Amino acid sequence: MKVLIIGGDGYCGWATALHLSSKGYEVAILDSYVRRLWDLQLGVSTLTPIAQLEQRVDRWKGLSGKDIPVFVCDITQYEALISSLRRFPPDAIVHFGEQRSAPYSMISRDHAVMTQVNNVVGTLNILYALKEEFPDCHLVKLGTMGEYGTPNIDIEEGYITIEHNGRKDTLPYPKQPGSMYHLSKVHDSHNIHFACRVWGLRATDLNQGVVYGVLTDETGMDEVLINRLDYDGVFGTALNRFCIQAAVGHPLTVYGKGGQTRGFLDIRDTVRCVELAIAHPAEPGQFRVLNQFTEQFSVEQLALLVQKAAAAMGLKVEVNYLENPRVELEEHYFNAKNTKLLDLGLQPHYLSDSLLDSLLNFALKYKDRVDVKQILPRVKWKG
Ligand code: NAD
Ligand code: USQ
Repeated sequence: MKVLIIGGDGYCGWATALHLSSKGYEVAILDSYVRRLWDLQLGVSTLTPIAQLEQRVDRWKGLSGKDIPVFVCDITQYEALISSLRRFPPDAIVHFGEQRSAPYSMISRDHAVMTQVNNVVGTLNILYALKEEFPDCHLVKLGTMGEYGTPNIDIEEGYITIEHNGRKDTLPYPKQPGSMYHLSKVHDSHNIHFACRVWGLRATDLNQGVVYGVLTDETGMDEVLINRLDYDGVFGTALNRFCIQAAVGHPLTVYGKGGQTRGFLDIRDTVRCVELAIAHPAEPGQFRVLNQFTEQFSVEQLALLVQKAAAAMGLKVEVNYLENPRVELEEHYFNAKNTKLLDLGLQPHYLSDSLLDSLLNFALKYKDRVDVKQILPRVKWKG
């Protein structure tokens, strides 16, 4: 089975490409390297020294004997996309290739426009390419739990059954995203749903929570395969940032009261969830939505867990409650369903002391690469 990983040079995509390759899928990677460019433009860098993609796939070939062809292509350019697909006609496309930072999308009007054009046009081009030439290909699209926002009722997996004035229907779950980036994912979902309803395409939207961790079985095999691990105030995400902050003795950056609750998962579960989605494809015409996270935590809970794990290693870490640069609820109800991937066979790696230890040790190993000036958040949602 041929699987094209779009965005396969990134954090989730690289780990997934190697995982699927090791499981016997015929994998190719398509990426424009634009994320490496954004890092350069922002003056930020991953904690880990990541190799160039060509070196990465060469080393993988050396270790596993498996080829991963690379297509350097910007999916907002339709001709480049369709010619890549013709050279590698996929049975499934896993689409990670978007601008994925909420703060980045809120830097300025230009950044918001760039994010939404990159994400919405890229996904639309994939949908048209499938409609025109690969109608049976299963699109596995990375969405986000942040599409739902933080409603004061339980969050279902994509759809909710509503009774209204004596009539009943099952409809897309209401969306209240919290950034221009998260909005782009909602726009994508609507476009993909339309393509399934009207053209009969098959798609799975994986509404993923915040990912943490860095090692997977495959990326841990060799230094050249090492994955990126972002810690800066734009691309770094909560738990990963806290571990790296602890390693360099920076106070943990909890925004506001820290009661913001989100779904989280280990990157080892990201790769497995994608594998499960591919192995059990959506039906033609079906727009399937799976909530991809394993546990819920508040930001403050995570900071306290990191503080405790660090203390056990002899590191003294403070927790700072900073003025929240974002506009979001800091105390709220959050109860999201996540049973569909478990039903498909996911066996979660829950957050454990050993994972925190391993992530902290990893951060300590590379701590000399940290530029502490990049840690505090600088992008504000208002003003
Ligand atoms: P990343 O920035 O590490 O990787 C994204 C990759 O996509 C990069 O290599 C980039 O160069 C590529 N890309 C972006 N636009 C492209 C384009 N127009 N054409 C070709 N390639 C393009 O991001 P990530 O953390 O791996 O996230 C991957 C996906 O998963 C995103 O869609 C993101 O929204 C989603 N997601 C991530 C997280 C997380 O915590 N990291 C959580 C939930 C959902
Ligand atoms: N937060 C802090 N301190 C920090 C960083 C974040 O308190 O140092 C808070 C934020 O205010 C927010 C929460 O932690 O309430 C999550 O923020 P984040 O930066 O870890 O994650 P987020 O911006 O939501 O985005 C990340 C990925 C994105 C993905 C999303 C999944 O970058 O691609 O879509 O997680 S979800 O959060 O479920 O929408």
